[in-house]
Amino acid sequence: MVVPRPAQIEPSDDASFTLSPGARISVAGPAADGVARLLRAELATDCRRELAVVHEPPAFGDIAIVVADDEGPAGHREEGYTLEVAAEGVRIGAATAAGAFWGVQTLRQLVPASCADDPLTLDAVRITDHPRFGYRGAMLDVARHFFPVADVKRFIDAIVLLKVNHLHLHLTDDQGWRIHIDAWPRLTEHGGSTGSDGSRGGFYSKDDYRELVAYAADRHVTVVPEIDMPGHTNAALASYPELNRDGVAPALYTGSDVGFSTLLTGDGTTDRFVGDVLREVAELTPGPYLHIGGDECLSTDEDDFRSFVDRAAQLVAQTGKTPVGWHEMGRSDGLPEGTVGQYWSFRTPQADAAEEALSFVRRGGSVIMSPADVAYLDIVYEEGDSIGQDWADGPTSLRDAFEWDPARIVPGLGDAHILGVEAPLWTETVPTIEDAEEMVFPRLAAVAEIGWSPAPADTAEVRSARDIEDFTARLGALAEHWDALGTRYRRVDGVPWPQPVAG
Ligand code: TNX
Repeated sequence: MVVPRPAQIEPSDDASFTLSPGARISVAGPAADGVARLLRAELATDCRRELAVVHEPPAFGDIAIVVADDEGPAGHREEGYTLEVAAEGVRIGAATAAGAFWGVQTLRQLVPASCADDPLTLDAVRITDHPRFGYRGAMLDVARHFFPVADVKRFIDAIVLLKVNHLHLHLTDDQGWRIHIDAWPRLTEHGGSTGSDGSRGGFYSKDDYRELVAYAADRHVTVVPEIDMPGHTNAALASYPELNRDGVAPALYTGSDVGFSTLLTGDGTTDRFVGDVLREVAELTPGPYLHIGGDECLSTDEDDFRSFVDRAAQLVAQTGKTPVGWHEMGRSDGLPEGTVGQYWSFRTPQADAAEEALSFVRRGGSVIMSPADVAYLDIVYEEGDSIGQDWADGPTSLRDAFEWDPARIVPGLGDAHILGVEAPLWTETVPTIEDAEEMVFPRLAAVAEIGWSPAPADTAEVRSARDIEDFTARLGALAEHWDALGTRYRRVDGVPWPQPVAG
């Protein structure tokens, strides 16, 4: 009963495992230490059991975590793991700490959420597992509504249970600039002071941001920062008049329109601004990616748009990072080799989206698939919902979010050129982290499964190839863990949800 569905599960008739009072976590390999500490903390919160971590071979009844070169499923070193549950003990094997960490997430789901009250027993099983794609992402738009560090940590805790390993932070937009930049301090002082619907605003200091990145890294999550340019920039334009075409700073913006703002392009000051911002953000970023947006630049002249994104992407490459941009950037032909595109058109590509996405591949890059009509988490679940938008062929049900495949959208774009999948949460209409979680869960579980689990059988009709009944049954079990963690989720129809928790 695991989400995402593991690649291979062999149930066994062997005797089950019982967690005895003396059980320990036995660690082998220095890379296993951090994972063992997190497992210990998780069992302490989930089950109120404090296990000792020992650097000794496992004794009968222990939980062993072994990270070594010859561990994990062959050919899947980076994130693969094996998990065995038997009477003599539990054993997680992986070639990397990341693999072991995902094995621990599977183990957490096998452990009943009510483990604090009952003696803990697990059925014997052998799992061999690895992801289909290396990039499984969730995006949080902290620009429209700001979410403080504690909220984002809580969000990270919730996504790792689904083996989501990238957190894309949409840090800047018309409604707010959320990351402090030393060379341009008014971006946050002024540009960070409000948000959508006149909300309070806020921003991350560099220390806040480092804390987030480190918290994520400890959990094998890579933070992908996005500085959206040259459109979606009203907060920057309001902070510095010299970035505007007419040299006049506009007022701060708290509405929900898109496409009305643009940086002055082809200008030395703007160039210095972009260079400073990208350098400072790259310095805060241990991960490989730096996202520069490039979406919905409806107020930027087409030629200016192309030369602007080329230049910005080259500035990213100069910092040593791989540029990422929304698929519109694929219109340009001067992007650095290896630039990654993020596709946000529909399951049936609209306008030039397919061509634009393919152009990243022609330049040696790859594509992250975020089809808006199934993977956008801000789209309403149902007609009449008070939170959410409906422009992307909404509503988007749990079934919609589950029944698609990233390799069946753009002809010619298959698994080899797809970096992975990502589900974005835009927050124009989403004021609190509780609201955010209700938009994200359970639909992110569907997208996470698409990113992790083996591709469905090769039938022409994708809808029938994914087993929604099997998925919703597993989701019902997962939700007990959400309840235990305090993660909010939408109790959509068609899922055997646990009894509502009191209060
Ligand atoms: C489109 S898709 C946007 C965002 C909005 C979102 C609302 C894309 C790259 N940009 O600016 O927040 O729609 O659903």
